Amino acid sequence: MGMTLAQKIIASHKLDGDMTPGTPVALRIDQTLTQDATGTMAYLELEAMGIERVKTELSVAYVDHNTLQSGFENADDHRYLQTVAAKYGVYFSRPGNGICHQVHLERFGKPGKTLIGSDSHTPTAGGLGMLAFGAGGLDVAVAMGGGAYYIDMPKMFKVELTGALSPNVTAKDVSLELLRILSVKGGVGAIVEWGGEGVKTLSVPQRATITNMGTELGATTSIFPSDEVTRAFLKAQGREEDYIPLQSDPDAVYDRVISIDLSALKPMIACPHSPDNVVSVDAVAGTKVDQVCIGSCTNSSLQDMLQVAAMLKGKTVHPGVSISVSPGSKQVLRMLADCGALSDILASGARVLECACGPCIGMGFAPNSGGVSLRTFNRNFLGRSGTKDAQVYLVSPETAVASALSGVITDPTTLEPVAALPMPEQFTVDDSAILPPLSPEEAKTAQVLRGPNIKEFPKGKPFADSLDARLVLKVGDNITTDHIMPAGAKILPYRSNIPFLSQFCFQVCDPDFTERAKAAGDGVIVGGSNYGQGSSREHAALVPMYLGIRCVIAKSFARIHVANLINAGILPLTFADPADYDCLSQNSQLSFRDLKAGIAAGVVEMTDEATGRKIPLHCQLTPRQQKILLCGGLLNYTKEEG
Ligand code: MIC
Ligand code: SF4
Repeated sequence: MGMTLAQKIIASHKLDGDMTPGTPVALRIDQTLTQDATGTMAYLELEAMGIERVKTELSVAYVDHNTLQSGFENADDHRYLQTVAAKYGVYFSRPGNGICHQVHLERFGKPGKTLIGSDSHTPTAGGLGMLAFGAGGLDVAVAMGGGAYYIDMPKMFKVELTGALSPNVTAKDVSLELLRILSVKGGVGAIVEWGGEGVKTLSVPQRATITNMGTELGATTSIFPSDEVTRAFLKAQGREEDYIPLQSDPDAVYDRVISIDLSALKPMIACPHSPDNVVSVDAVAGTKVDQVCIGSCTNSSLQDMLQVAAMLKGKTVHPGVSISVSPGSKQVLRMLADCGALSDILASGARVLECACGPCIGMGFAPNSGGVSLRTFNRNFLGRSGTKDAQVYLVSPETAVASALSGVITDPTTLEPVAALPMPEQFTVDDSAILPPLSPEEAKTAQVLRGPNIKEFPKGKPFADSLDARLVLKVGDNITTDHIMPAGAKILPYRSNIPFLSQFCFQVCDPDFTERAKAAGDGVIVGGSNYGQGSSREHAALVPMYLGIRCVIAKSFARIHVANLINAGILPLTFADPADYDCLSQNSQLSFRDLKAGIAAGVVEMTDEATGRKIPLHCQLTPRQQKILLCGGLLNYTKEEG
């Protein structure tokens, strides 16, 4: 039987396991990336592991999230990251050089290789035919140290593309259409492979928009074949030697095939507050718009920006709309400047921001109260923009510009298409903001500089055989990591300060959570389905661990978050009977007996002390995960295993 593209890369990187869907496989990781908001933790963990130098083919530390520097905290963290990277053999991409996923695509991604990154949108590199996963910082630290990365062998989905996009219909609309079809849970446990004749019509940046947003489906990752389009992109980046052709076998078998006719697609829009709340733009056309933000790792390529510039050229944005444009990288910004397109963007009244995540992670540009904000980003979770009552919609750059010009949500296919400037034969390559690491000799004496914002890593507690704990929070379906551990300008600078962060845990859902959890001692959280969707931030596990949370019981979990819970030593349990969810109420006292035997057997029994009711809970953990949990998390485990 033939293999899918992802199966081929898994087979060539498999260190352990047998590729049966749902069973664990250990993968050799060729490349890693970190960003600053998750990177400080990852490198503290790497240091704690006592490894001298990274063992990957390539590891890169990017600074792109925390660039406001409203106090000393960010600057100190950047200096820590720069010095720790230099010492441990990691390339350092300086603040201003661009968003990690955009820069990695331009300068480092390679077809056929594996990549893990401490950011959930690491699958962006799948646009180049790379098998790339988002992971928690600890998993990235382990991979930097030469350890395997464990995934549950995914099912294989295929999206078969036919036709070609009409003018002003874009790759973003393809992503939104798939989210409409599958929902934010539809990709859980699956790799999404893109194929069919329509693939040839999409450039690498367009493919990367699509693999980027595969994260919002809950997919393990997404990947495109590597073909002549890939070769042309790598050649234009001056690295044609990184090209290899890669595709699935003609007789590869998929668990599910979805067809999308690009020619029939219309501009789509995700309405508040979920990326799968998708309708066609014409269905909400005419809604007044207050703000438009263009950029993020989803839509900040040169191709996107040239299109934006061409549509804005000679026009002025509507006086009622505030508009930001953040190019994805220094390469993009320089090329926009050199060809004059930047001037067209500036002349239109747009505010050009630095090459960073910016408004996407709530670092500035929070909308006005109750404001309608159209964003070319990938997430519109409640409160993420920095304004809790804002109405955030996700759109393509074309829809964003059409709406910024008219002041109301506008279907861009109702406008005359403008001819964008062609893609260059050669990108401007300038890697001067990517600092190579020190030589092993120089590294021996190099100092790692730490600021006072770096606080001690919280220690997980080993499990005893019984546990008595209070149900400190009960929440519903689709809880995101932005609910659990918000980001944004006020909080993000404290990503290496877990005690400080703990004040903000679950603040959008329940402002009293932190105090209640602290008072309870050992605590339990109960959630609905897809608990922990969204980001890879391990802070959404470390902070609850710090606040005494020992178990999270949910109907189902998102992939990266459940791995982070285990790494933090928090026991993830699922209801054997989802109806038991309804019987539990906040503040109940819960008890667990014979925990160790239960964990080994995969079924733990919990008693609700208020009613005496016994509730069976599943815990599907590999033997390695069981050991990690019992000793109170991956760091303790790594130390114990030596
Ligand atoms: C995000 O988009 O939510 C982030 C910020 O990039 C996160 C990582 C983080 O929380 O630092 C992600 O997607 O993993
Ligand atoms: Fe940055 Fe936003 Fe992309 Fe996350 S989704 S990496 S915050 S641009």
